[in-house]
Amino acid sequence: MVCSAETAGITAVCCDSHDVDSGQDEIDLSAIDANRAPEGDQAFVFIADPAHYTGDWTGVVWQTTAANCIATLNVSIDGDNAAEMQIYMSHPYQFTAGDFIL
Ligand SMILES: [Ca+2]
Ligand SMILES: [Ca+2]
Repeated sequence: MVCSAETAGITAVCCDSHDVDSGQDEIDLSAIDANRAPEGDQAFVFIADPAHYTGDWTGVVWQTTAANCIATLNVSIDGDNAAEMQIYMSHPYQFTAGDFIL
């Protein structure tokens, strides 16, 4: 499905984008320590279903999607579900764990 003026912002149906090539382009977060408490460099975890996630948000990466399908990546490095870092995408995209170097 391709985003159009008819679908953007009107329906909850989101669209594919080839802006990021799944399996080709990766977002590299590996240089960021996901958890400051333990020694060393902990890796992030991508949560595909943040609405139903009830665990600790330390070191969690998740996507939120606006009504116009534009994706935002959220990164938390502490226990609450507020993002300490956000990456705004310019186009619709559905991230999967394979899009990252965590
Ligand atoms: Ca650490
Ligand atoms: Ca947080």
